[in-house]
Amino acid sequence: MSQQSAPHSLDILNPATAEVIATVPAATAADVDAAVARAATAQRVWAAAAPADRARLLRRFAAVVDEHIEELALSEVREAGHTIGNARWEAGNVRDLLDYCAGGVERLLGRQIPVAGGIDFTVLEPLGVIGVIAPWNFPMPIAAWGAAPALAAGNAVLLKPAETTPLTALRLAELALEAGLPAGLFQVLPGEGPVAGAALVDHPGVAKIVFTGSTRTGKHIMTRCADRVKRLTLELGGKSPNVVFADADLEAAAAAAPMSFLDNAGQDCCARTRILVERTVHDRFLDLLAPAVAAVVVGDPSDEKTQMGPLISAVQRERVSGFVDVLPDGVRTILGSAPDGPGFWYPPTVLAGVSPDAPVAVDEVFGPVAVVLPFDDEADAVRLANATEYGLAGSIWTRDVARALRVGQGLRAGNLSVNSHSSVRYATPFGGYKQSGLGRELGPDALAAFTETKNVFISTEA
Ligand code: TXE
Repeated sequence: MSQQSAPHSLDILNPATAEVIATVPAATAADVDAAVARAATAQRVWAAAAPADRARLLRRFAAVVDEHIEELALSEVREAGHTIGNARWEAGNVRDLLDYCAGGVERLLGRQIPVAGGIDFTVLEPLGVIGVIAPWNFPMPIAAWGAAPALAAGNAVLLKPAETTPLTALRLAELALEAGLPAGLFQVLPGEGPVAGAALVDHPGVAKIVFTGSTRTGKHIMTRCADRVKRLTLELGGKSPNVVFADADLEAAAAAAPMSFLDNAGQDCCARTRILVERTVHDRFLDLLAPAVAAVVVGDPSDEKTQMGPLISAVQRERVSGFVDVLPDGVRTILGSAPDGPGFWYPPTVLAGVSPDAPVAVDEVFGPVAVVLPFDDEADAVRLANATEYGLAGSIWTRDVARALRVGQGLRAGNLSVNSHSSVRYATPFGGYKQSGLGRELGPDALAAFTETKNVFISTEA
């Protein structure tokens, strides 16, 4: 699917106003080829440097990011429509992850293994050049989740941001140079998926692809990587359950539920978009949920009070309304408000009385839309929670710790939270079961995912 195309450019829109805020040249397959050659040269020097020096440079990169938190956050607000509060957290997440990975450089240890007749040990070697293909929903942190541990483990990184959101990524590459990282080691290649992205996937000089995006594109990339048995991490979609038992603090569960699927206008792979409520408290929960949804402040993302901004694009808004517009009469709909006028707005939407196997109840909508479904008991809750092809995240609300653990054991998902909707911390592993992904990012094993293990045996026999 890799193809050469005439050089052209990408128009970057502010999703809150639909205005063009920048125009960026799109990389061709030839650009990718040249970038791989530069990256390979830089990687050999980087891998040979003293670990303490690599760690120091990554810490300096973190410090430079820290000096630019506000600028990076404002850029994320303008190109991705994120609320300013979220965007500051995201820039801080990049800084913290760089620091965390810098701490891992000198702790990336092999093992000495007892064997007969000699000494046996393992060495963790960098893979080489890593291709990171990032989506538009969290352009800055997701770029760093691939790049920071890969660099720390001694690799070079070529980052292809999404077509709609290359600006913060380009700025991060400039800040890396300012911090003193060698030229060519971390390059950003804005461009189209089927052109620049495909060229990275197909390039023999790229040792591993880290992809975050749709399950559909992830599957396509997986088949392309199979040709070369190229290493691959996939972080794909989600349709995560928020399971609320009758014994939970219902007020707290209803107060927390809106932002668990409205954060980032629902364009979050961990969004808790399937609210499963024990039947005996289903109606009461809906009555508590409705005012909480109506109270969410939707509007100008640069306003400090705003909780939800626009969708990324007109295309995404069409995708979202495509799920909702086809629903039959009789579905109870709770709506929040959204601004009129330019920009890609969609109101907070909660649907009750939907069939549990309707597309809106099982497919990833990636917009501010949740369904509420009743369940009868623990076994029913687990069955319903697992009844999608995804398995990224999930929440359990109950006052009974044993029940939380039992239900948690039954859920086929990589990131669970109890009486909380928290999913992402740079120090804990993140990734999906089933068709939500392959491999894990972040956490204590993040650097090892960018290495190859070499086992060495030395005979001690005379
Ligand atoms: O994703 P794509 P799209 C889901 C969400 C959304 C849907 C579609 O449900 O509605 O995907 O979004 C690059 N070779 N998620 O179309 O196509 C592309 O340029 C190599 C969930 O934007 O997967 C971009 O950089 N690369 C998700 C990246 O893949 C290719 C986040 C993601 O785009 C390529 C985003 C190709 N052939 C969307 N085709 C999550 N997991 O959080 C595209 N790309």
